[in-house]
Amino acid sequence: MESLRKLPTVLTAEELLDKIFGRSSKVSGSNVNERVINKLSTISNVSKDYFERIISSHPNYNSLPSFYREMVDLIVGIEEIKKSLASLSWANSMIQKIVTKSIANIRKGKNALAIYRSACGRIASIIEDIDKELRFLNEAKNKIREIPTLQDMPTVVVAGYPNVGKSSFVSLVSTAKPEIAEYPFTTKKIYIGYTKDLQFIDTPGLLDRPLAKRSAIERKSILCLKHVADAILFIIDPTETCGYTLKSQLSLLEEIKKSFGKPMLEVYSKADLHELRDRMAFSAKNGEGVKEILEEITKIAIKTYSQTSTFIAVSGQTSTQEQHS
Ligand SMILES: Nc1nc2c(ncn2[C@@H]2O[C@H](COP(=O)(O)OP(=O)(O)OP(=O)(O)O)[C@@H](O)[C@H]2O)c(=O)[nH]1
Ligand SMILES: [Mg+2]
Repeated sequence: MESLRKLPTVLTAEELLDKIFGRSSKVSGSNVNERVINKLSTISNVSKDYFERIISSHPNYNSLPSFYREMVDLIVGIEEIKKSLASLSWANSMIQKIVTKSIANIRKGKNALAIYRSACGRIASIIEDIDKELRFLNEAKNKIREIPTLQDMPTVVVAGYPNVGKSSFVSLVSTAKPEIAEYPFTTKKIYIGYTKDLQFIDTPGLLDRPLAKRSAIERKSILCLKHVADAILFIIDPTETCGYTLKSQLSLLEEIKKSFGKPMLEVYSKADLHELRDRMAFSAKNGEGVKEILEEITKIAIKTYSQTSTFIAVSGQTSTQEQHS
C-alpha cells in the first residue's frame, strides 16, 4: 500500500517550534512593523504547510482494502489517528487566527513588538498542547510502515501453533528470511516471501483460544487468514517438541477450518524426528517432502485464486474480488 509506506516523520512539539521560530528569526523588514508582520506571516506559512502536509499524507482509512484497514486499526487504531489529525487541524486554525488578528492589530497602530511577543507565546503553547498527538502520529507512522505491501497473486498463508516450523518452511521455499528459533512466538510480524508462482505469508503462531482472548500478535495472523489467503498451509508438529500437544494443534486446525472456509493443506513438520505419514510430511533439516508440499499447495492456491478473481468484461477492465483489491 503506497500511501501507507509514504507517511512522513512527525516532529515533536519542541522540534516543530524550533523549525517554525527558526525560520521566522531569519526574516527581516525595513522597519519594526514590517519586520514583525513578515515574521508572523512566516510563522503562519511554515506551520500551515507543515500541518497540511502531515494531515494530507494520511489516506482515507475507511476506503482502504479491508486487510490494510483492519491491520492499521489493530496495530495503531484508526479512531486515534483521526483524533490526532483533528488536533493538528485545530492547532493550525488557531495559529492562523492568532496571526491574522495580530497583523490586523499592528496595522491599526498597536505596539508591534508587544503583539509579536504575545502571539509567539500563544502559538508555542498551542503547539506544546499537541505534543502527545504529534508523538502518537510519529509512532503510528513507524508501526504502519511495517505493514507489508501485498501483491495481487496466488497467496498462501502458513499457520499453526508457535514453534512448529512455519518460518523454517517459508524460508526454505521462498524469498522471505524470517527469524527461526527454538522458542515459541519468534515470529511477531508478517513476513512475505515469493516463489515463482506464489506469495507466501509467514505468520506468528496461534494458540487454540477464542478470538476475544487473542493477543494483538495473533490477530495479525487471523487478519491474513481472513483477508489474503487463497490457501492455508497448516503445519502440525506431531513430535510436540514445539511445546504444545498434538491434541491442541488439531483443535486449532478444526477451528481454522470452521472460521475461514478456505482451502487448506495440513502437513506434519519435523519429519526427521517421526514416522507419521498419514498426512504429507516435511523436514526442514533434511529436506524430505518440501518439494512435494510446495507443489501441492501451489496447485491449490492457483486454483482458488483463479476462481475468486473475477473477470469483468464490461469496459474491458479486469477486476478482482475484494480480497485481491
Ligand atoms: N528437527 C527438526 N527441527 C525443526 C524442523 N523445522 C523446524 N525445526 C526447529 O523448530 C524450531 C522452531 O522453528 P520455527 O521455524 O522458528 O517455528 P515457527 O513455527 O515459525 O515458530 P514461531 O514463529 O515461534 O511461531 C527451531 O528450533 C527449528 O530449528 C525440522 O524439520 N526438524
Ligand atoms: Mg516463525
